Amino acid sequence: MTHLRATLPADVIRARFSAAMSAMYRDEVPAYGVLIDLVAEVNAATLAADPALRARLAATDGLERITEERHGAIRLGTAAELAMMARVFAVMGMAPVGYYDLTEASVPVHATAFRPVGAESLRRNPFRVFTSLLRLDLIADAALRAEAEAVLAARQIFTPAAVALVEKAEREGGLGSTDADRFVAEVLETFRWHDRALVSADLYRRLHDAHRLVADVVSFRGPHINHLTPRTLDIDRVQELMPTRGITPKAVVEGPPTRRCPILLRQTSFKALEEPVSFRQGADWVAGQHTARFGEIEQRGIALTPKGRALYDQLLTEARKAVRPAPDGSNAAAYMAALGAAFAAFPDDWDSIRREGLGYFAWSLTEGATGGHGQLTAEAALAKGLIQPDPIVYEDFLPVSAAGIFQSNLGDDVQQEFAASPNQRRFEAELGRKVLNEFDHYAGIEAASLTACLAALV
Ligand code: OOG
Ligand code: NI
Repeated sequence: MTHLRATLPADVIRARFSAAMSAMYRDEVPAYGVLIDLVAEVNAATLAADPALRARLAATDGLERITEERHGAIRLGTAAELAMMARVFAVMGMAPVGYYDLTEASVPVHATAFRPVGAESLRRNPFRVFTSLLRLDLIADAALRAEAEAVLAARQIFTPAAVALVEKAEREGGLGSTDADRFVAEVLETFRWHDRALVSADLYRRLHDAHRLVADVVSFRGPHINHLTPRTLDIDRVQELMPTRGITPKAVVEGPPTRRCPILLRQTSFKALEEPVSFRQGADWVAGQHTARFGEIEQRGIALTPKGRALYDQLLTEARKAVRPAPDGSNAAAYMAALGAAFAAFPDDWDSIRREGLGYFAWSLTEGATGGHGQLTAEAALAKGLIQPDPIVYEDFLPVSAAGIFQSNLGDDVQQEFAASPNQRRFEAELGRKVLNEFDHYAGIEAASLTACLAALV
């Protein structure tokens, strides 16, 4: 069975894919290239100023890959597209984790994140894709809904070769190197930008009036990648420097404030660009504009337990009640101050975070710890200095808390309202499988690490 031996690890295919996507997006969106260069500079300066951080990251993360993309996002139109996309991502070792109901943020989609799941896979290449599915059922106008459905039903977002290679990978348990390169090239076509719309200017305007996101999903041949997001070691610094490079950041950094012990996820982005497109007009084309694509950066902290997450949500709501950040940035300083004040109530040392059950930790034996202690509890083993807890990094998303990312890239004018309607079961039916619950997943990592340590100490 030579083809089995020649099969490439899914992690390698994902790494090739994310590199190809990065090159394509820099080429398509030059401002994104400017952002990546800025992030690389700030990361280098941060490492130069902090030798301990540098040593730790060199040991765990690979310094040359610090600035690589951590995620991207696409928006799909139909259940069939979502189900096929899940099969494409599976070839790259990416599984659906988490359910996100964006209708809570007045955006008519629901979503999951396709990502690598094991620690080793994340370390080899962490790239993930936040994948939304349009909720056409939330369009009130039945005639418009039918028109949108017809446009979506007629498009084919995957190339025939991409579909054939997915089938081959499923049949043979993976792809060889040459097939993997073809697969990456073919799948990239799905994520490419198309400036010629599928629809007329009139239909585009009506879709856009229903919701900007509806126009973005329905009007084009494919689900163009709408942003990529590298990792920064100092998000506040990049936010501050963006204007000096001619890119306009959104008003404030989303998520928790700057802290000694980072929690969850902080993100900011530059505003989506107005790009020239053309609409169908009989056999001709007319010029128009569309706003969708942007660049984002992220900085990650510890994964929070449901209790920690509830506290986070409560404090964020408090801060936003005190000062609602204006899209033009005019009260950004006041908002950051309110955020800092609210989060004074969130413990900011690892020991308190752990003892109060707010975050997830992976346990390991301390140097020199061996067996012979009999059955110990975690607290006893910790008190004897035999085991140590390390924060588990949050690998998922906060798009509802960070609805600012969505909103600032839909335009800063009116918020278009939709009724909230959680629908995870329906999403999973459309996807063709269940999504992994992220809290269960982190709790599982914590429990397994503790069990292994305590067993080794007996
Ligand atoms: C996805 C937004 C979600 C994030 O970082 O929270 C996301 C979208 O705009 O389609 O990427
Ligand atoms: Ni994002």
